[in-house]
Amino acid sequence: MNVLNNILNNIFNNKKQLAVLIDPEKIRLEDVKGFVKKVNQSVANYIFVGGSTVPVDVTEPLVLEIKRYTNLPVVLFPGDVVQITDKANSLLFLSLLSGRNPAYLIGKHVEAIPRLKETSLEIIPTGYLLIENGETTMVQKVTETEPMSSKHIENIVNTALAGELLGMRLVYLEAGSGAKSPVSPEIIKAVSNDLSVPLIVGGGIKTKAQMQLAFDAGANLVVIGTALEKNEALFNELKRW
Ligand code: 1GP
Repeated sequence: MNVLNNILNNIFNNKKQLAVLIDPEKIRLEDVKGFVKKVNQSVANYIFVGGSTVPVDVTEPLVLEIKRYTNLPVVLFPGDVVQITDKANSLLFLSLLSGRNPAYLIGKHVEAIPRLKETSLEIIPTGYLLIENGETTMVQKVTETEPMSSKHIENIVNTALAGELLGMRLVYLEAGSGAKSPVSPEIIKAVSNDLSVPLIVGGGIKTKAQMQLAFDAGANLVVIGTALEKNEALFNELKRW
């Protein structure tokens, strides 16, 4: 299964795409079966796995457990090298383009190579842009970077395009996990107008209406994590588009 091709095919066929994010720190192994069952019954196309502060040796058992209950592709969305496991299908090889911390632009990537050399994971170079949402996010703390000002939209667009020209195959606009408000439709629209590679949007999306706003603005794939951990009703709403 090739996740990038799948994303591109769905875009070609005008299909919206949803990823449910599972943060290894926020789920117990015994709860995976029930949670994944709900994901299976929803419109979700992918399961993303990752978080900002995941301890060593937690991600692999979680991925194995998820895979027992679903055929959906499991895509690693790692906050750190220790979250890499070849038990997943694919890996978003994230470069934090919004920040200026070399560790998250290239350093962790070099560190990851010995592990990646031994895997058959599909590796998808992804430009990752953290956009300010009025409060400090975990990504910001862990990576010691500043988010991009949501007022300087041109700068956000230029950063996304720089990522594309550097060869990144996806761009991810991130408001931060559990953000009070998601990335604004205005920003999504500006980026998607100029970008040729698929656009992922996540962080703080709590309702179907907010998800729809992101799609209407040009998101190709929306990621929802926190809201689905907390709100059973949202799963019911997501049984159909
Ligand atoms: C976080 O974009 C993802 O990195 C999803 O965010 O948990 O707020 O849905 P939420």
